[in-house]
Amino acid sequence: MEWDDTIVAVATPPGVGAIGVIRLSGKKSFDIVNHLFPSKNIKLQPSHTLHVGYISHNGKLLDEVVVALFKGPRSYTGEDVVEISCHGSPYIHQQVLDACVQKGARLAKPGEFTQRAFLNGKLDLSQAEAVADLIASNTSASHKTAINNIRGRFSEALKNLREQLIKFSALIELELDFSQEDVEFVDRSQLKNLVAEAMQHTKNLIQSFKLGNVIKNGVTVAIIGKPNAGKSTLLNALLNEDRAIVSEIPGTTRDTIEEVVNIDGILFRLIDTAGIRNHSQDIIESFGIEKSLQKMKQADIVLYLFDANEMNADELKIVASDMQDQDIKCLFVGNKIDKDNELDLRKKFALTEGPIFISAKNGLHLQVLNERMIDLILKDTVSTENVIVTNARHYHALLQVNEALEDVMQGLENKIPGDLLSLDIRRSLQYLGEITGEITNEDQLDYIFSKFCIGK
Ligand SMILES: Nc1nc2c(ncn2[C@@H]2O[C@H](COP(=O)(O)OP(=O)(O)OP(=O)(O)O)[C@@H](O)[C@H]2O)c(=O)[nH]1
Ligand SMILES: [Mg+2]
Repeated sequence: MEWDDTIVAVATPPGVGAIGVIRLSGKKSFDIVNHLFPSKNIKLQPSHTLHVGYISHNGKLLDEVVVALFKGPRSYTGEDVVEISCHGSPYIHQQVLDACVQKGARLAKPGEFTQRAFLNGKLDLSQAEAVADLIASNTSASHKTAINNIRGRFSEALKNLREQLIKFSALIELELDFSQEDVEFVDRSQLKNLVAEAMQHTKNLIQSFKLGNVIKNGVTVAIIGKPNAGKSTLLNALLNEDRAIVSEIPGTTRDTIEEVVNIDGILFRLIDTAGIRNHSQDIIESFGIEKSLQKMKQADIVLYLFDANEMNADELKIVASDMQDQDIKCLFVGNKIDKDNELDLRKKFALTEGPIFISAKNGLHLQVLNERMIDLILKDTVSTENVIVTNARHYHALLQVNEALEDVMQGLENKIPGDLLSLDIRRSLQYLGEITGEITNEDQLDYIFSKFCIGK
């Protein structure tokens, strides 16, 4: 059985570094390292201790190392774990890895350490997945949600939900035991309240995924507008570097340019596009415009940039209603306010809904723009739970939970018999169980853990 194997992997990133860690987990970990570490008999040492010594194999001295011992079940995987910290040469890592394999270890598959931790009950599935998210986190917000999930905040929210549902199902099943007597002694309105509460809870979690997704994957922002509006200048200003070519010739940007920037802990993927004009004679420019429109539809938010000196209020209103018709989340940004009196420009657009006025070239009011972008993204994603769902698998399972609960609610309204209600409630529990891994199949597990890196 593959779970009986002792597994080994380099746990640090490939390449040269100050140190590299080789990690073993499984019954034979201590024996294998003992063969390679003549300095001490590590089987006689207490758990959670460090030992300095030499690693040698086939009479060849490989490195001076520090060995860390974790006896199961008090280890990451729940099994006996040994970590060998070597010097950071990939050659040494390979040699030590080979030596471990020759002494009976098997190379670990991606995520196999964490998968073992899950199978040994050290983490539930949602916590294990948070480990992968934590490793991948690149902003303070994504780091915070991942660490909260590892600490089990999400699992706890699910546990509460589960308890509510189990309570419900216990009440219903109690009634089934007395079905002969043909009485409904469980108050239906009490049941309805329970289900309504569970649904609210589920919906809040589902709603939080919007924010969770933003935190984990970032927000796509397309900068759209007429040629020469200053889109590339704005991109450069937001990035704080000269990324895109800026020139006074309209039609400078032909293709889209994408760059990532971290604003207040949220990752924004900015897309600079080719300026949109109605009749371009130039084929390449026309292609660029086509692509701009496409990017506009795919983006989470659109910045519609215009030259505040040249645009007139009526035209802006037409663009605004067009965006609204297409259901596009859009901020209107009037640029080049340095060229005229700011108050006059603001007055000109007083009747249109709140454009932001900036000077991309001088970096004026960019902070206001940043704040409005964040507001727009967070506006309808506020979560009343302090737990945020970031994982698409969890999100889809929660949608199923919600659907099952809706069936229960409808069943209650239509006064269907208790045994049918009980089926729907079990269905909701089943989907909940899939999130934490109480109910899973092997393929699904393999798939989830295959997305981890090796050594984790
Ligand atoms: N005065 C002033 N000029 C600006 C400002 N922003 C951009 N410009 C100038 O406007 C011209 C066009 O700027 P770009 O950033 O290339 O405009 P664009 O929208 O990317 O243009 P295309 O790529 O051709 O669609 C350049 O000469 C910029 O220096 C601003 O805030 N104030
Ligand atoms: Mg440009």
